[in-house]
Amino acid sequence: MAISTSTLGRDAQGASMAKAFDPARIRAQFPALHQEVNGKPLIYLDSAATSQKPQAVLDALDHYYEHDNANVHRGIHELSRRSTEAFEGARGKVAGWIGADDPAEVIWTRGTTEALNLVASAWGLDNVHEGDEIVLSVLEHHSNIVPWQLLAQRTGARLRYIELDDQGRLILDDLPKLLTERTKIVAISHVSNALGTVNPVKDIATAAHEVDALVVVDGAQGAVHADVDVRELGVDFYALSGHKMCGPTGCGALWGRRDLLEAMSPYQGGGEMIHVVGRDESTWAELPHKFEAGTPNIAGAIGFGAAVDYLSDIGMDAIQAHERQLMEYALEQIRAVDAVRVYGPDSLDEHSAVVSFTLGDAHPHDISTILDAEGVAIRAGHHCAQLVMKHFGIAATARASFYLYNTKDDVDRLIAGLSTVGGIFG
Ligand code: C6P
Repeated sequence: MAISTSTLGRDAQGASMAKAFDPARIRAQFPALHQEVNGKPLIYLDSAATSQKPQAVLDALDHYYEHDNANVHRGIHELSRRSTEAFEGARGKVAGWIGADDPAEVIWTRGTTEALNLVASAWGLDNVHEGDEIVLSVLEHHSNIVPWQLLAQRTGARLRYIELDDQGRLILDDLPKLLTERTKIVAISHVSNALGTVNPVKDIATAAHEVDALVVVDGAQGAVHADVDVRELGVDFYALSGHKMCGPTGCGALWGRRDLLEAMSPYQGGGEMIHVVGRDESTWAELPHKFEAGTPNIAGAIGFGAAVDYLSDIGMDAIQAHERQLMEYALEQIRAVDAVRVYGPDSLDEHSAVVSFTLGDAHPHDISTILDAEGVAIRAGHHCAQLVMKHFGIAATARASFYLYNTKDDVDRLIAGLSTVGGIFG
């Protein structure tokens, strides 16, 4: 993925362990990729929705359920000890993945959506008041819009938006006008799922902090393809989803600055998040448990940790280099198809591993249906980014998204499928 070095930080897990990158070897490690769909070998180009899972992650899940299954932090018995150790070990891996100093700053959530809702509710309801302002962008996924709308409706705060240019990039020249002493939060995506735009989060964070606003980053598509260092980015909260980076569904994380998390009210009440429960009130457990009411997604967290190990072992430098080559080829090939319009930044430095496009008058759902008949899986629709679609005056796009297991042959199969679409609609 072409996230420029200015938006990034360190090598994954310290020194990169990049080996010679062999796409065929990588591909062989993903069982779901080895099947036929509609009589054709599957080409999976929908990783921005959810990635496929390597055998190492599947094995970690099996191992947990076959050997260690027990609730965490509760039982004083061997299985509970093992389960707790693996669960907390995974928290440390995810903390390392995003450059966090302290695993206690990492809260397990169901995914990015829940992480963003957690901040909007637990920080927002205590700190945002009538007349305050929340700055978002038109590029955001609904998960980074709707929680702030709910907060604004509950508090009387006002939402303000960074607009987009004709390549789907943020118009940052407007930032000085948008950021005022009333701005409490700037909530921004690291990478757009709809267009692939990579946002200069570090620059935005610097500007936001000048007016004492907090910076909340939707990292659902950011921590997936590149090394992320939350300290280097200078942000206050970072949300991510394990399932987009080779982990299981239903487990993500929120990283937050310790001082902020400590001052926040709990998000949900229940077991494990308390210190002492009285009849009328209770006191809270230490971080991170204060935000983890109830039995967590133990297997999900362990699988997420295994995904971090898997990607770290390959090396994010190698993965990024592979994805950049693939994107260069894919953009060149797709742009050459008759009647195709590609949405998103022209420069690969600002464009992650997503190609969003329309083809003449063909509805993106029809494009996807025809490609599916050829065994090629893409996503079509508004991609939970209706403001982006509105900006371009369209209802939907077709989206091909790439990951470490994709190859140039996959791009060729996509292009062949698009010529079938062109033949039908041309
Ligand atoms: N985007 C896509 O096909 P969850 O569902 O909580 O794991 O992630 C939500 C989310 C938030 N922000 C961004 C930028 C995202 O891309 C997503 C998920 C998927 O693009 C499903 S809509």
